[in-house]
Amino acid sequence: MHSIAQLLSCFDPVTGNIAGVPATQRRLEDLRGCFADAAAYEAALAAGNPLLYRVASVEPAAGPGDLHYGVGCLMPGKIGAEYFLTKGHLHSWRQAAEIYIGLAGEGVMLLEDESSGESRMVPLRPHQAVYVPGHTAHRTINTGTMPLTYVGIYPAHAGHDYAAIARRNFRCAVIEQDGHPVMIERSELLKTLAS
Ligand code: S6P
Ligand code: ZN
Repeated sequence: MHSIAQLLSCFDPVTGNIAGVPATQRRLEDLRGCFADAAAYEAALAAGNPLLYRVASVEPAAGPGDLHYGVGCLMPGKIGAEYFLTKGHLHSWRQAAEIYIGLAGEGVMLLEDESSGESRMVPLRPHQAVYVPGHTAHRTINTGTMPLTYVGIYPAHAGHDYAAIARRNFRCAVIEQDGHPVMIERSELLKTLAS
């Protein structure tokens, strides 16, 4: 039988910290190429190198039926008009789905079907669960003014494939327009920035 420490984790829904579990930290410098506005990115990097998010992951056994989960905490802010975001990834085992549950703050998930490129912006808030199907690139975006915390639960075999996103980024971006989050084609945003 598992020990109680293996069965139970205690997390803080506001900070996203899990007692006794180290968190991976991602700073602005780790997200080079993710934001459309390169000039705003370089200016923000020169002004500091803020922490964008932390993820504490509980990844015990890795058998075929096992589950892993992580608690993320994504800071509020923007680079140009684009809200702070996670790197985003596909699962290495493409069939692997995931469930996100909002804990605190206000954000969205950007979902992109790998084969069609079809994109959806789905709200991520406390008391809401977002189902991320397999074969779907997913990125978390903080559209609010306080840290966004959430739990993500995924098959132990899911794995992270960051390479595809690093090569081509997501097709769409989520920007603030008149005080609201709006999903637009990244190519359109780049045209606007160039004009
Ligand atoms: C893992 C799950 C999350 C993310 C976390 C950070 O499958 O989707 O725990 O790892 O939201 O995002 P990223 O894109 O940097 O891994
Ligand atoms: Zn995932």
